[in-house]
Amino acid sequence: MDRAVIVIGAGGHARVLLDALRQMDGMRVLGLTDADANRLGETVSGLPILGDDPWLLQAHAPDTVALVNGLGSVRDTRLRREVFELFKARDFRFERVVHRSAVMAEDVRLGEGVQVMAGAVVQAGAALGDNALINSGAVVDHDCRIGDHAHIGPGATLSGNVIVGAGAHVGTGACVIQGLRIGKDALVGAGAVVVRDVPDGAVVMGVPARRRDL
Ligand code: JB2
Repeated sequence: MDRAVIVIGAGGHARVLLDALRQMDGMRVLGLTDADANRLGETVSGLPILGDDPWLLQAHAPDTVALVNGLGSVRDTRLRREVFELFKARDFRFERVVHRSAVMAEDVRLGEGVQVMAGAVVQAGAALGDNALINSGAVVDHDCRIGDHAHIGPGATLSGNVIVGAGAHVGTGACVIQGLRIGKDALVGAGAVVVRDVPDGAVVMGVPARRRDL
C-alpha cells in the first residue's frame, strides 16, 4: 500500500522534491504545508497547500502520515533543521527522497529524511546524516561523512574522505579536496576551492578558499 506523505514548505525546493517523489514507487503525496497563511488552497505542481505546520500537528497523528522536509537553504541551514526537530519531537517520521537519476553506491549509509536530488553521485563508503541534502549534480566521493542537516549545494564536489559537520552548507559548485574536515555550521561559498580544514562556524570563500567575516 502507498504511504501517505505531506511536504513541509511550498517553495522552490518543495517543487524539486515533488518531481522526485512522483517518480518514486510507494509514495502518495497528499499536499504541502506553508507558513504563509495567504497561500492556503493554492496548488503547487498540482498539489494543494493544506495548511500551516500547527494545522498539521493538530490534523494528523504521526502514525497516519510521513513527512518530507521541503525547506531548502541557501547559506543558513537552521530553518530546515528546526522544522525537522519540531516534527521529530512529536514522533513524526521523515521519508528519504532519492531521485531516480542519482547514482548511489550499494553500501552508502542513509540517515532519516535524507534527500539526494537529480544527477547527484554518492560513492562507496559514504554516510549521509539525518535530514542531509545532497543537491542536484553534487558529487560526494568515497568515504565522505555528511553530518545531520548539512546541505551540499548543486554541483559541489567533495573528494574522498571529506567530513562535513552537522548543519554546514557547501555552496553551489564548490570543491573540497580529499581528507578535509568542514566544521559544524560552517559555510563554504559558491565556487570556493577548499584546500585546508574549515573550523566550526567559519565562512570561507574564493580560490583557494580563505576565511571571511560576513
Ligand atoms: O516553518 C515553516 C516555513 N518557513 C518558511 N514551515 C512551513 N511549512 N513553510 C515555511 N516557509 C515557506 O517555505 C515560505 O512561506 C515559502 O513559501 C517556502 C520557502 O520557499 P523558497 O523558495 O523561498 O525557499 P526553499 O526553501 O524552497 O528553497 C531554497 O533552498 C533551495 C535549496 C531556495 O533558495 C532554493 O533556490 C534552493 N534551491
